[in-house]
Amino acid sequence: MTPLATLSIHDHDAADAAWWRHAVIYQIYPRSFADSDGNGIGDLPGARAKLPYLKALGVDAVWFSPFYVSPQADAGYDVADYRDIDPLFGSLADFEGLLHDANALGLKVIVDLVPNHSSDEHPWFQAALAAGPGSPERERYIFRDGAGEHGELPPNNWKSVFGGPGWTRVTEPDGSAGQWYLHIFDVKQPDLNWEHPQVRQEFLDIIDFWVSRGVAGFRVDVAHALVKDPELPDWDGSLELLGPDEEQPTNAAPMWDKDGVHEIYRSWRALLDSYGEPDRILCAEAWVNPPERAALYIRKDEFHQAFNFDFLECPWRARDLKQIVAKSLEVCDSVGAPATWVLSNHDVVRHATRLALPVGERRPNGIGANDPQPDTALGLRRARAATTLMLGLPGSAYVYQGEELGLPEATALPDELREDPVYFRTNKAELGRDGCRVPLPWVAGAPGLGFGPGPKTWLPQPAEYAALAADVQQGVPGSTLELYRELLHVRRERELGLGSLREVEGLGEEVVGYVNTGLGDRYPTLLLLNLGAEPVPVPEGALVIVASGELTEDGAVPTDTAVWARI
Ligand code: TEU
Repeated sequence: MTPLATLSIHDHDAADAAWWRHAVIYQIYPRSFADSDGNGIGDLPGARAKLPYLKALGVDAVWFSPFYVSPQADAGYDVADYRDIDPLFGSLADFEGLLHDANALGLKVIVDLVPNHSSDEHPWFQAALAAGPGSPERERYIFRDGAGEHGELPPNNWKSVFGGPGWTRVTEPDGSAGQWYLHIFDVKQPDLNWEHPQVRQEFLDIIDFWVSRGVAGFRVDVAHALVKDPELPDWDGSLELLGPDEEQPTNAAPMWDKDGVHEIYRSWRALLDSYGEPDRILCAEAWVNPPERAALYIRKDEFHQAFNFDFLECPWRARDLKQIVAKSLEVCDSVGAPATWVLSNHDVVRHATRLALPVGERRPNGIGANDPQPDTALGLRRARAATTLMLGLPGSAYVYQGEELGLPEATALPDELREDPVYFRTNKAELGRDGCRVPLPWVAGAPGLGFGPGPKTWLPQPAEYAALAADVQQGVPGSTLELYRELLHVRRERELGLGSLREVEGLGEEVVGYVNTGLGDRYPTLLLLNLGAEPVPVPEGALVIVASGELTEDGAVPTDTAVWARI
């Protein structure tokens, strides 16, 4: 074929093919994945039974959102015991059984680490309450006297990410109105004081505990939040500071992305490296802007990976996609780290729905029955194309449970069933994240769509989930499940996760095109994504091997469709 005009945007170092540089990691949100006991809440034995499904899907590893002992005030991101499993999900023995089966299938298991805050029911916080002001027990959290004549006002004006004040006043052991403690998230998630040596040591011990049980790494919750400006100055800016449209860098805020966090992660990396081969990894959840700041987390002696949220937030426009893909690879390459692509997780509107929202507008935190309902067919078409792009890019990628079924967001949940603290703390102004956390449909004809042995599901499944159940899609050419399986299979075969990337030039304003060389140029693969109205012909001589949707009669790529072609 005529050679394509290309511009190199990423050169892979063929010498380094460590597993995490190209792994596809599947996120399990335990309460909504699979239920073994019929109580309507997913659990570890349920997940264990589905491991063969994940193996057949073709992922390399699984990341579990928290399953630790927790009052579940934030669905487990409020941990009361970091070294045990909540009975809701099973036991340590269940986890060990799951890990055994996963490893036997060649699947690695990553667990969630929540270091910014504990539950208020954690023994340390209970001890802090009981011990009173000025005690060493209070030092492990961020307690302050209140402002105002009688300490009746919070120490500063920080708000909670979930809405409402970021401080709560406690009642002292003698019954008097007392000090205030900081909680960047829910009132039941007091922030730990990372200046305290015991806090630092405790998390090293927790990491060691789970590595000793055989986990392959940790996804680290709000990794950019641990260190606060010691002056705790007032802050009137936005707490979210997400996305390229924000005027300020994230670290303008006194609670985000302080330089002091990096020392903590260097100590964690040193510990993990001390175990030797195979690599155990750290993946940062750091909502940090601009991307150069995010790259600091993945320097050689810190995290292995950091979620690329700029890609997740990218508007469905060719120029934005091209710009963000190139920029992401550039900043990751500047520190020798892999890009870590992601389109959905348990905190954001599912991409099969999000991509049907008006392009360029800020993503809502949840969609409700009274909101305009996004076009499901359009969303799915774009989601399949977006995933085809994502899995064709070099680096690692995360897949959120249910996206392989093309699940849309649940956009009509009854408000009285919502559980996300965001909904309550914003006085129902924000619906929150329940809509992306609905139990998975496994069997179309079964009660509860086969989520568990009975009909119970902790949130109701939308009617359209029946047609998307795994058993309906299994083995059906063209289904979203089969598309994911094919993408993952071909990605592995053609070593796309380890390739170099060249942008194809001259395709026009509305087309995204790359050549992924595969490892050492062995498997040059053309990726084409058409966001324009007119179908785009595949270059002569290129042979389409995977397509996110049907091609036109003469083999061209229609709108909102992506293909991989052998060249
Ligand atoms: O999320 C961090 C975070 O700041 C956002 O994802 C935020 O929760 C969301 O945009 C609010 O609407 C992590 C976890 O992924 C999330 O589930 C937890 O709730 C949060 O930390 C607190 O642990």
